[in-house]
Order: sequence, then structure tokens, then C-alpha cells
Amino acid sequence: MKIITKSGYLHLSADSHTPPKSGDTEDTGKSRRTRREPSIYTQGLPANSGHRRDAPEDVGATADSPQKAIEVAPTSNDPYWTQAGACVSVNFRGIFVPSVFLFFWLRKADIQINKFIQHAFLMLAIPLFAGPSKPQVYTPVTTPNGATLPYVMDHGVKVFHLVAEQVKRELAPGLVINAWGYNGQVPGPTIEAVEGDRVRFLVTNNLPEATSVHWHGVLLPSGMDGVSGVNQKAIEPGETFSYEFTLRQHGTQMYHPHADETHQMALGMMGFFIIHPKKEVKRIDRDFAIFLQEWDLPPGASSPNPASMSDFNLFSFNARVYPGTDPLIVRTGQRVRIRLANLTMDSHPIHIHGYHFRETGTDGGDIPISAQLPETTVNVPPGTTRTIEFEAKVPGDWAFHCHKAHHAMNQMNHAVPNMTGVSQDGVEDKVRALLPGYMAMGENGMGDMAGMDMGGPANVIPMMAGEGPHGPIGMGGMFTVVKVRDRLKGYEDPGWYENPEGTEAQVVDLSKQKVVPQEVPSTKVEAPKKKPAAHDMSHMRHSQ
Ligand SMILES: [Cu+2]
Repeated sequence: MKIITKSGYLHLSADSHTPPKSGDTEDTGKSRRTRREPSIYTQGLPANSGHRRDAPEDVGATADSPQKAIEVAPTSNDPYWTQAGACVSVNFRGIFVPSVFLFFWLRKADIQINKFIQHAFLMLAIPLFAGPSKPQVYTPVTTPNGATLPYVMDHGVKVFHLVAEQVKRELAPGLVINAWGYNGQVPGPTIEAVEGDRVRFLVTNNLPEATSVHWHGVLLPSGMDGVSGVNQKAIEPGETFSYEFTLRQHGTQMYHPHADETHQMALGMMGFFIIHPKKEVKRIDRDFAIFLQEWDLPPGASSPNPASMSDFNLFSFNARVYPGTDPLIVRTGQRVRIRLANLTMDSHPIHIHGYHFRETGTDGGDIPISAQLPETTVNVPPGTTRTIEFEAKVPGDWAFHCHKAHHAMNQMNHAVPNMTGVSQDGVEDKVRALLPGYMAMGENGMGDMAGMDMGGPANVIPMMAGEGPHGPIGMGGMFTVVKVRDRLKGYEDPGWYENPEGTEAQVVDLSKQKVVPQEVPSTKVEAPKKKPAAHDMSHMRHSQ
């Protein structure tokens, strides 16, 4: 028997045999309960499918509904579910409302009926009223250019399967690297669960060397902490280990290996572990998760050098570099959360245009409101997560990037000589006689390099690339665009923002402008000229 209410909330029954795919079934011994399993949980997300859980079919009419969150059935740790045991566990809306209606209808109809039946209806209704608490509600996380790890229920435990393996990852069109990750993904798929959940992670090692998984920032028993050698034996190639614990916190955590870390993490093994609170205090409409990564990939190579300590030349959001990064699509007025995680060798100050935000959490938990500074840039140090929130009040295309200038660039610009201001007149032809295809560059900055195909080795992309509505975009690496629109059909890329009339900077005729000439004292100075030598010293050499 199934009871489906107006809200579509489907419940339990004594004889339900819902297959595990569409719901989780618990054998309590005396009764079997099936709770509605939100469709979101059962999506098997194929690796690299690009499918996101908040695709339009999941979020419904996004243009109309301010929030379409996901109903989550009470977890096995919910006191009601654990104590109810064999009790009838139904949603009160399914029985209470019709019971009361029937009770009063019977009275109104003045039908001779045994008072016992009348009272039976009431007695049935009262305990049901105090029945299951409201289902937990949260907005599922969007992992741009990534995916979420699905799970199945096993006797009240959420079971996830992580497969550590080698992965070919496209950082941007034309640039593919040999990385290490999980389930075909780099970074690994995002894990989502709810505070109070009992979770089990089956970790299969398909790598050529031993690994382990550490659950960064998660409060758990020592033996589940994942430091190979300290807390457990390493997971040898071909083995599967099981980790199981109860989530006693909420927040933005991570998972990563604690075995040959420099190698495994430098090649991309990391992922988000997001634990939603039992009840979200503030409404959140769009919840994004972005892992910050850096790679040392010599031009033409495909395998990042894991031995690097500082020579990184590619900086990525979720293992994609601009123009390969997904934009963050938001509707005007929505409350936005962005979770940032960093397991690189550097800190990354991540900056947003157009908005001020509050830093609301770290991997250590929520930040009290009184301590949430207004910011436009949040520094994410290595080994931490930072969560920011803001209300997207103003439509437009707003840049979102690392503020270390070289981190918003791609390869090939980091080891060039400083040619700024150096005249290269006539040099190009002379050098080309020796090096065909040589290009003199840098005299007036490197802006001309935007989008330029250097004709270099294979598997290299321009250091700045992407074509915007107003010309080439001089950015790469850790760069994307937050696209805020008044109207959205779904969360697909809506294209570029069209600036309303009179709100776009443009060229003017300076002679027709009212300006005060040189009001600010000039700091111009003449560069010192080399004095002629008092006497010719050219014959002198440094003595050795
Ligand atoms: Cu950076």
C-alpha cells in the first residue's frame, strides 16, 4: 500500500516492495517501511557526463519558484525513526487530514455510528499529528564542470562507492592531462549528506600504488581518519576498504588521500564532502562548490609534474582553466553560496566583481554572524575550505577569479624575459633568420597574446583566451563569470549580458569633454641618463 498526498510525499506501508533504486527499504523485523527517496539521490551520474543535479528538470520552473529544494526523508538517526520501530510510520498529512475530515463529516451527517469508531478516528489522528518531523530540506550543491556522487541505502546507511583511478582530464579544449582522481572525475565527485546520517564509503583502489582516504575536517573515530600507517593499513591496488561513521556536524569538508600525498594530490585526488545541516537557517537558492588546483605542465607535456613545489603554470577551478570553466548561473534576487577548497601549495585570494559577500564558514564550521566581515576577496589558504554567501541583486556578467595575477593566466607566460618597454624594432627579422616563426613580443605588454595561437607544441592553449561580446578576454586559469539574469529558463548558459542603454562604458571625443587639465601634480621624472665615462674604461675587464 502506498499513500500519495497532494504534495507527492510518498510513504510507507506494511507491504511495500519498492525496489532500492526508487526508495530505501528498512527491515525493522515487524514491519517494513519505505520512504520516498527523492529522485535526486538515485541519479546514477555517469562519469564526465556533464550532467548536473540542478539541471532544469530537477529544479522545476526556476524562473517562477524562488527555491525548489529537495525534500529529504528523515534519516535513520532521526529519533522518530529509530524509536518508532514497528510503529506505523506515515506522514500525518496523508492520514490526519482525511481522518479529521471524515470525523466531522460523520458527525455532520448525523449518521448513527458507534461512538467508538468516532473516537477511533480521533485517536488515530492524534499520534499521527505528532508523527514524523518535517522532512529535511536542502538545496543540492552544484559542482561546476563536475558531478555529485550517488548513493544507495543499506538498512539506514547511505553507501557511497569511491573508485581511485587514473583519469584523463580536459582542462580546456585543446589541453588534456593525465591526472589521478575518483570515479572518472577530477576533482572527485562531490559527496553530499546530512548531519546525523550514518554513511559508509567503499573505496576501491585501481591505482598502480597504495592509497587511503582521509575525511578532512570530519569528526569521526580515529580508525576512520584515513592516514595510512597511523589509522589503518594502506589500501593496496585492487583492494576495497570500507569506512563507516555517523556525521555529527555540518559544513564544507574535503576528502583526499593520506598515502604518497605529494604525488596523489598533485595529480588531482581530492573532492568535496559537504554535510548539510538538519535545517538550513538561511534560505540558499544556488550552492556552488569549486576546488582550487594548480599544475606544473611544461608546454607540450600531458603529465603534470608532481614533484613541483612552486613552478606551477596552470591554475584551475574544478580542474578546468578559462575558457574551459563553466559560468555560475544565477537568477536576480537569489541567495548564492560558493564553497571554495584548496589543497595546493599556494593560497588563492578569490575575488568577485559586482558584489560584496560575507564569509560564512570554514572547514572548522560556521562563522558567527558577528564575525562575518564584508569582503570582495576571500583568501583560501592551503588545507582549508572557505564558504561565502551573497544576494545576487544586480544582473550582469561578473568576473570571479583568483586575484594572484598569474593564477588567472594559462601556460607560457611565466618564464619569458621582461621585454616591457624594450624596443624590438628590426629584431624579429634578424632572429627569424635563425629561428623561423620567431615573434617579438612584450614591448607594450602581453595583451596582444590574448587568444593568439602561438603555433607551439601540441597540448598547449593560449595563456589568455576566450572571446567575449566586446572582444578577446585577456584571462585564463582560475577565472569564470557569475552570470546573473532577471529571467532564466533553466541553469544553462544564457549567453552574454546585454548592457541596458546608457550603462556601458564607451569611447568618447576627449576634446568635447569637460575636464580639468593636470589638476593632480605630475610625478613624471626623467630617467637618469648614463653619464659619458670620464675616460675610456672599455679595455678594463673584471679580474677573476
Ligand atoms: Cu590563485
